[in-house]
Amino acid sequence: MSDDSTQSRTAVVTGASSGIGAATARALAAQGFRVVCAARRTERIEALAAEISGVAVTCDITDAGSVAALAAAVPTCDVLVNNAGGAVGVDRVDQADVEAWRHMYDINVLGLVRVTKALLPALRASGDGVVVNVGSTAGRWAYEGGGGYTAAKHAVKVVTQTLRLELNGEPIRISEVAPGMVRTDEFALVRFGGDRERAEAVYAGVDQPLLAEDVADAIAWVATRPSHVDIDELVIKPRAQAAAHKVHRT
Ligand code: 8X3
Repeated sequence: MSDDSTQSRTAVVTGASSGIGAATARALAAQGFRVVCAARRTERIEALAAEISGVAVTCDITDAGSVAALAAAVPTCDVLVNNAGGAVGVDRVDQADVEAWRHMYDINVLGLVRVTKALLPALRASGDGVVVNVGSTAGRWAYEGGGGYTAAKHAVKVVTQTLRLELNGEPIRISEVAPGMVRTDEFALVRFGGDRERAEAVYAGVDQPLLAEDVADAIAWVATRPSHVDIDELVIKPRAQAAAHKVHRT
């Protein structure tokens, strides 16, 4: 191992197998971090880890044992990016698929809590820890059909704020990066159960939705401010999007 690698700081990114997570792993590696790529899909994170000279740890954040194994594999941690999450469905509240809502709460909120709890000792021990939670404009705005996802992302915002209060005085910063419309390979496709046409319609006529790399750039910026600078929250949207219901389309 070279001196550089022994001295480099460690970042853990959940949901690193695609989209914002994979782009964030690349962005942090470019900043000199040793990146631990965590996700369920082993093949994908192994390929990514090989590309960025990082480490792949297969992890399902909905499973306490799997999260404990991640923590055991990561004795030191300077930056944690809680990125894993997502939306399922667009059902109205009066038609709510309660199991889908439960799943969204589990992956977006409880998963973040599990991983944060498990890695807090290592973040504390680093003497200068940063936690970046990937929220959403869905944690700022309500929209029809979004209830299960917007409720979960509002919870991400509030858990982030709560943790910041609780850790005040400790050498750990807690941030939220909240993207609006980001065109990734999987977000809309997963939301619409693999229906490519409905997924494509989300971005129809929108001049340049954000890319995963745009959000990764913001996350890497938040994670690399000087120790005394805490970025509470950063909302990032494409120019074409002024609000949930106000998206310019041509
Ligand atoms: C994604 C933003 O508008 O699809 O986190 O809910 S939105």
